[in-house]
Amino acid sequence: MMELQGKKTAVIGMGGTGRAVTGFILKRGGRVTCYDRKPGSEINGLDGMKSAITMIGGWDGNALDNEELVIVSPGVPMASKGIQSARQQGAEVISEIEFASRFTKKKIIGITGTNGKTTTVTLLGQILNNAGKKAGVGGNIGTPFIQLVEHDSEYGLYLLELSSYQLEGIVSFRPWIAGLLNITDDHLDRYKDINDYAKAKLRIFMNQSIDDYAVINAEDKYTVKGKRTIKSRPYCFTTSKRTRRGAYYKNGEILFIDGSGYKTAFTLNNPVLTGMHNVQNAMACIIVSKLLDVPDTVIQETINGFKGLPHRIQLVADIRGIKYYDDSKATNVDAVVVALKTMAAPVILIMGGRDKEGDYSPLSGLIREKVKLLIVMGEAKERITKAFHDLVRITPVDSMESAVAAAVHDARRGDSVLLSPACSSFDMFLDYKQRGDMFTSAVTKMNGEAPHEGL
Ligand code: UMA
Repeated sequence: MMELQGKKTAVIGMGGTGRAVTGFILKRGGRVTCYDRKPGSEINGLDGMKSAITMIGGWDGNALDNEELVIVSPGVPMASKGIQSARQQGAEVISEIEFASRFTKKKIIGITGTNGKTTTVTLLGQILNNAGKKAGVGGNIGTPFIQLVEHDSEYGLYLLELSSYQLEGIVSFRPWIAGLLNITDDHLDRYKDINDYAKAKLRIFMNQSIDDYAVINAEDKYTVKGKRTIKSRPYCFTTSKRTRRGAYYKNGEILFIDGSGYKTAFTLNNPVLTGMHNVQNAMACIIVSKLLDVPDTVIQETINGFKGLPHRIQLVADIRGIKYYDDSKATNVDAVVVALKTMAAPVILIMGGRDKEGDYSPLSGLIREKVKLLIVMGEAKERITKAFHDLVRITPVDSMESAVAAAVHDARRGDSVLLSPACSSFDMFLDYKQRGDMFTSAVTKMNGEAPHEGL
């Protein structure tokens, strides 16, 4: 356990993570200075802590005040000048995941990847908890790890969704089972290139030893490239070939194969888990569950009963033969590829938001094949238009209401309207949840108020 009493500690970023870290340190007698680019008056949720902390609002990313320990929120770039110079002056700079891991001895399962990690962690959490494992489920999925650790005795183990941002700041964090689902273009606004981003993801394995397990996608280029450096025992999953240890897909069944060659078959008939990407997510869940000795019936029944996730290819309305899907959580190009693959044509696609400087071209084939109208919004409007203007009709809009109005105007019976932005939401919305909710409420409102003859 780490000693906090009297230690001069900085918490950078006062969102959900920073607030939880601050509360934890104060309870243990630490001294905290909190930094945020927002003015102090705009930072909420500090009630009860205000008098005990020093709040530096309007922080410009520069100098910190001689700190010994710096805990950085995931959304704040580690490369920030002030953080780097604090490190040079001898401060220990870590992420909240690293910090929290120092206060528990429970086993940790960490799942990362560009896409599918929230679905995988949610399904796996349900399987483990149905098997009575008392899994504390958190990390990038929503509840900061430190908030779970605060109630350590309630949990049997931890299951964490980990983003590349969180993994950048680990030092000794060592998951007993680490899963890497896939690596495709994302967050290229924060990383130099995809290799740099892949490096951050692969850090999930860096402190593992032969006593630990790595659950990896045998078909993912960057994962396979990084596999050589992994010291733990690999369990691979693959949809196209066989593996000696892990899971593979054959004749509609998922086969788990243990180290001695013994096989167990599982089926995947749940309609919310369609598509090859969900086969991969389910395979990762099955491998981890088997490593934890979860009974096969619990695994199968939980898969059968899984209800899916909000804002992830979620059917939110089916109005007079037109299906409306909220896929607001698709914040990168690959997630939109996955969504479009599951859609029947014709599709009216709404894209755009804060651009992540990724390459949109992997979408070209699917757009040509399935999309009859592309509606673009947000900061990425021009780049998306440039990428697809010769493939599809494009309508630019300035708000979610006008996006939905344009979609409703063009939609005919049998069409699907899909909000799948390929971008983050922060240019126009609080987060992807608010963006998805605004889509759904606009769909409801628009259809209620002005049904047109096509509906
Ligand atoms: N801030 C600064 N300077 C900066 C950037 C941010 O001061 O340069 C401040 C903001 O003003 C704000 C605070 O930092 O007050 C926000 O911190 P944060 O962005 O780390 O947000 P949290 O509320 O702590 O949420 C974070 C994750 N957010 C990000 O990684 C951007 C949440 O993941 C996560 O659920 C939460 O921690 C729990 O631990 C969200 C996310 O978008 C879902 N993740 C990305 C993704 O999935 O693609 C990585």
